[in-house]
Amino acid sequence: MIYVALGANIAGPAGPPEATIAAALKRIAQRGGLTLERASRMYRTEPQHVRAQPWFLNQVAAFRPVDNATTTPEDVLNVLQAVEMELGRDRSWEIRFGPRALDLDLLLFDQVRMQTPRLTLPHPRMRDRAFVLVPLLDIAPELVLPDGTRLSEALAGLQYRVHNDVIRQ
Ligand code: PH2
Ligand code: MG
Ligand code: MG
Repeated sequence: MIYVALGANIAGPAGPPEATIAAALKRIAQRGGLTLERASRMYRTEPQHVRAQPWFLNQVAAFRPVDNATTTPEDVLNVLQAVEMELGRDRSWEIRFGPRALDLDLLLFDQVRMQTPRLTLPHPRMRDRAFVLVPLLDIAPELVLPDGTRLSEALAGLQYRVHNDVIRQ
């Protein structure tokens, strides 16, 4: 299974963050040779890393490749980056960890562990982020990470609060 984190905190050509994220889910499935298996609830989340910016909307989705044998992590990354561009991601002015119309992060590709200049799997910061692990737990409560850690254990190590689909950390 392929897990993708979706995030947005400013409007883009498809509209406000909620509309952008909904459009992104559709587009990934349409063009990627990927079938959408599950999507978490949408959470409103406190900004991490750069604190002084609008709150984010975050969601996590699970996809299955239509052709299991030939779809690579790079194929998925290419799809995610193309959809980011279409929906208003503009890397020319962006600051790291700052506001964005759409961020699509590849979290996990089966149990693959890899590190290249373009792509690290699992996503290197996912374990620190309640805005990733909480929605991931919605759709994959039994998930075990490639190093053998249970998702629920990873989440238990974080300090955060979740209430009415709002995550503070
Ligand atoms: N993404 C970031 C930086 N900080 N904070 C929240 N709450 N949600 C995000 O998706 C997020 C963030 C950069 O990718
Ligand atoms: Mg990203
Ligand atoms: Mg990100």
